[in-house]
Amino acid sequence: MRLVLLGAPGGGKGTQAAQLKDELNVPHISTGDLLRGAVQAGTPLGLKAKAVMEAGDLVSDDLVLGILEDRLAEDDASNGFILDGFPRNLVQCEMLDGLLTRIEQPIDVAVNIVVPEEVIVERIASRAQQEGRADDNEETVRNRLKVYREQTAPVVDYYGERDLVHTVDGLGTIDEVFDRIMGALKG
Ligand code: B4P
Repeated sequence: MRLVLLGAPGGGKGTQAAQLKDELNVPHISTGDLLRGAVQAGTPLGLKAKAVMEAGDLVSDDLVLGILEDRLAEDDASNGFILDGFPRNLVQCEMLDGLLTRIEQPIDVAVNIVVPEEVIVERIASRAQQEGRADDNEETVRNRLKVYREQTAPVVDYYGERDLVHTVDGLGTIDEVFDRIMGALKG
């Protein structure tokens, strides 16, 4: 299965993908994780991405597409994948369509996890305490949510127009949300 997970930052995409990958037996490909890995390794891409991510802005489309293309070329992605954090704007939607058409792996389904902003701010504050991620401070979270509203929310309509989107309530326990997603995928 080729699945795109949509939803605001902190809405539970990464959390759900970690369980979905075992259930669906496909890799979880998070552009946020790939970028954080590049930052940590100090690669040229990581050096470019670091300040942008710390401000909560989007890294340039070409850079992100490049790391995604490399990741999708790995063997484990040949039978499907869960995309988390990509596409993040309409340009990335078009880029992804082009790439997936080229490698003959079109998206099967998109799941949009919906969580109110005040809950997101609480969740990210709690992750900040546990993990200390550089972009989890309150000011950056507000900007990430603004970027989401302005640039990423239209991605839901992009897949909606193709009739590929299931909308899932992201409130409740992690297992409850997981069960809702599996119910939507099976239904
Ligand atoms: P991401 O890594 O994608 O960060 P995120 O949107 O915050 O989602 P994440 O998956 O980490 O969190 P989750 O919702 O699971 O992006 C970081 C940055 O990278 C971006 O700001 C941007 O700069 C850059 N970037 C990434 N992709 C890009 C792209 N395509 N183009 C350009 N730039 C890009 O979880 C959040 C918290 O909620 C966790 O602590 C979790 O434990 C908790 N939680 C989850 N589900 C819960 C539940 N049901 N109940 C209670 N808590 C829950």
